Amino acid sequence: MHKITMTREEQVRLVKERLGQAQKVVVLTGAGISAESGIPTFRGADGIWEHYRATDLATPEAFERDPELVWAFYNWRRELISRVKENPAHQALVTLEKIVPDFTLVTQNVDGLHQRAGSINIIEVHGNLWRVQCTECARITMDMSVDMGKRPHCRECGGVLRPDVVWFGESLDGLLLSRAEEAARTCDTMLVIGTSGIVYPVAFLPALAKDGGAFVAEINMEETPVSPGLDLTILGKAGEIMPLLVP
Ligand code: BJW
Ligand code: ZN
Repeated sequence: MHKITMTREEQVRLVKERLGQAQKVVVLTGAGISAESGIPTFRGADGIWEHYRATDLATPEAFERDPELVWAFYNWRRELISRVKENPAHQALVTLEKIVPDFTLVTQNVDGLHQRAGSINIIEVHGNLWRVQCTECARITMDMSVDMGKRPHCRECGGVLRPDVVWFGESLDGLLLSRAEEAARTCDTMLVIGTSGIVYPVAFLPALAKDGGAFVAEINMEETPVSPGLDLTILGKAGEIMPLLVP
């Protein structure tokens, strides 16, 4: 559309207008929405993967090789996340959910900040760091401990516990993914906030929404691989832009 010629103010006005008329909205979020809360993103300057290799921390092979290292990584994040607060971008989505007739928030984040802010209809496609799963009996439990210890074990069967998150090479929960895909395919408006758009299958969701005829706007500090296929990208911090879109 008017992608190249629009000023930031015009972009904001257009997205606000679209959200005001929208019947069915899907918001897709990534690590960038929690950055202003003080949680490091994965990629980019000072991102987690600048300092550590994803293959050492976020794969099933890494966990098998060195569960203590992987648990140290998740304990560090538990402690950090327990100390931070949701930011104006999380809060704007809570308001948006109250205004829009049909609202779905698809998040790749495992930090639980959308829930803490008060969002309700959330699909956590990459799991949640406050849940643990037993590698023996498969039981999933919530555990809000800030420090799970070096090698936590299942209370029921003594099996090794792992974070209930989706690592590289693992399949996403099929039911959650199909709900997210269906929501993307059938929405009239989508916002894509703070994701690098390179991790699949979630990175397909904006294209599904476009194919279904939706208006899709991105809010990010920089252009991403998904930007060219979308209606517009508002360059800026989610915590500053989102309150302008949702009064
Ligand atoms: C701001 C901001 C501010 C900063 N305001 N913005 C098809 C094609 C190619 C590859 C594959 C494919 N299908 C599957 C794959 C393989 C793989 C994959 O995608 N690899 C790519 C990297 C190439 N996918 C998988 O393995 C997935 N499984 C799967 O598909 O199973 C089937 C299968 C298996 C095997 C083979 C083939 C198929 C699983 C992916 C699981 C991802 N897991 C992680 C860890 C979760 C647990 C944890 O958190 O500990 O999920 S990795 C990490 O990346 C995390 C995130 O959810 C995910 C996405 O990152 P996100 O959120 O986009 O963050 P960043 O850091 O990348 O970006 C931040 C953005 O914010 C940047 O753009 C900034 O500019 C911006 N930003 N501050 C606004 N203030
Ligand atoms: Zn067990």
